[in-house]
Amino acid sequence: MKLYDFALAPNPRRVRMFLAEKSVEIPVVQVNTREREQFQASFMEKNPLCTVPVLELDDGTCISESVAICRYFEELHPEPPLMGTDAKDKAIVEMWNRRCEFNGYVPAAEAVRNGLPMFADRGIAGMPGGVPQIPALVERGKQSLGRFFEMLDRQLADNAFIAGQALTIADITAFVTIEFAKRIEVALPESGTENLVRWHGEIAARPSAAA
Ligand SMILES: N[C@@H](CCC(=O)N[C@@H](CS)C(=O)NCC(=O)O)C(=O)O
Repeated sequence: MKLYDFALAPNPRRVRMFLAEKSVEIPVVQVNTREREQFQASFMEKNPLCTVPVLELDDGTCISESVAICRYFEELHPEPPLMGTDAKDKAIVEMWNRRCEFNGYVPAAEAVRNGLPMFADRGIAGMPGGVPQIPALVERGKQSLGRFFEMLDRQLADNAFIAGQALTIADITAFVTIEFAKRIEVALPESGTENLVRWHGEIAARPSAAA
């Protein structure tokens, strides 16, 4: 099995952090998306959406989508559980992970892709070109991120981690999103998010944060 990764990209980082928390090591192949390697025909066969990460199994099966890859490893290596423990807990973890993706990661990605010169004419991930940037999405993304930070801060007032009292995939998605948002100069607010700042410091200090 091998993981098609790109060290500078946020979605593969989610998978790397997940694997690090489970102490699982697998071979990694770098696909440099800045050099457009995701558009090579051999990679497109593995993932027609031309995005990383992709997990290739020994039988040739290719799994893309970060959460799907994490799900595979959760089933293979259940300890420590990072996607919930029973029916209720699993649903709560999924709820928070989806909130972190749709209300945090997606607006951050829209702001990054529509704001940074390196994505000029490549406003959508995995599309080789001809997708003009929409500058208005930068401000809208930043607005959504403000609301996202407030939501997380409220949740973390009574919880050690985002989905409760244990680290889960939702913490990984939120942490990677916050780090990614720095690329468009969005930082955690200086006041009013003390719980989020506390949590962020704790996640940043975990060895997996270096993955
Ligand atoms: N929903 C996918 C998103 C994957 C994605 O957008 N990957 C980005 C890197 S973070 C990519 O490969 N971009 C290719 C490009 O910029 O063309 C997932 O969760 O894995």
